[in-house]
Amino acid sequence: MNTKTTQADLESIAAIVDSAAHNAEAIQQLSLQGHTLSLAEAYQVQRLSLSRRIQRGERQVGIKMGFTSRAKMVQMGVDDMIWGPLTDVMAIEDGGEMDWSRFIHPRVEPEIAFLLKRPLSGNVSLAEAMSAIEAVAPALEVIDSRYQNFKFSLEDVVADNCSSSGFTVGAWQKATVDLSNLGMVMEFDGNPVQIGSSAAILGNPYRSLAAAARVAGEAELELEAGCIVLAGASTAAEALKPGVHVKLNAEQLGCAEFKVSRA
Ligand code: OOG
Ligand code: MG
Repeated sequence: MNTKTTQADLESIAAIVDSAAHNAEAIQQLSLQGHTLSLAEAYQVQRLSLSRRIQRGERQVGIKMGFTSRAKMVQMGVDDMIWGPLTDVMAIEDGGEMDWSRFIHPRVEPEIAFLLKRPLSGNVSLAEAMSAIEAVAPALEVIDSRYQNFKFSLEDVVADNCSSSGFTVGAWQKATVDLSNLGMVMEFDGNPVQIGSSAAILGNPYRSLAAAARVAGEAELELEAGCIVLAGASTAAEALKPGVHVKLNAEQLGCAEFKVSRA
């Protein structure tokens, strides 16, 4: 079907994905529910569902980049980079507890976070992106697709705010660390479950920050000073279980960790 998608359609689709996220209830993929969105429309749905979160009192604190590594693209069967907003409600304190009841089928992935000291938007060189960084930190991202069986098309996942649902940022470090090839080991209860290198993130995570500036510019947005940018996972994501203790050890950067509550 190629009937035109109206603004009202986009708003009702945003209500569907937002309620699924808010109530932690899995839904059928939009593409299987008869909603065939273009990528641009999927980003409009994402923005409308962010507005619903903001109306509930959530505050945007940053953005996350997704599918910036081959490992993630292969795991999820997609072949393009995506991005979506992070809000304060998604933050899990470093060393704190993740409330299992707020999630459907959460997975966790090892990441790197940037904190900006200057705004960034549009086409910027790697050097410009790097000079806008206040600090870097090891980070864990919790993703929780609202779609049954964690299955989606690129448009589906973009409309679902790129599966964003939680993130933990470890202690901030000086922005002078060379991030091009740092070992990253993610452990469950002390046992390594994913091992990779920061090089897996677009060859160098700074490229992901430059890409974040570019996509923000395309969306006529600015990454503001104080904003957090997650560069994307360096390995495949790992399914979480109640009670598990998750820890990322990132070479030179240190650790980020949280404990999942009991079911
Ligand atoms: C989409 C989110 C991808 C990453 O770091 O690559 C992502 C998903 O896999 O559900 O956050
Ligand atoms: Mg991620």
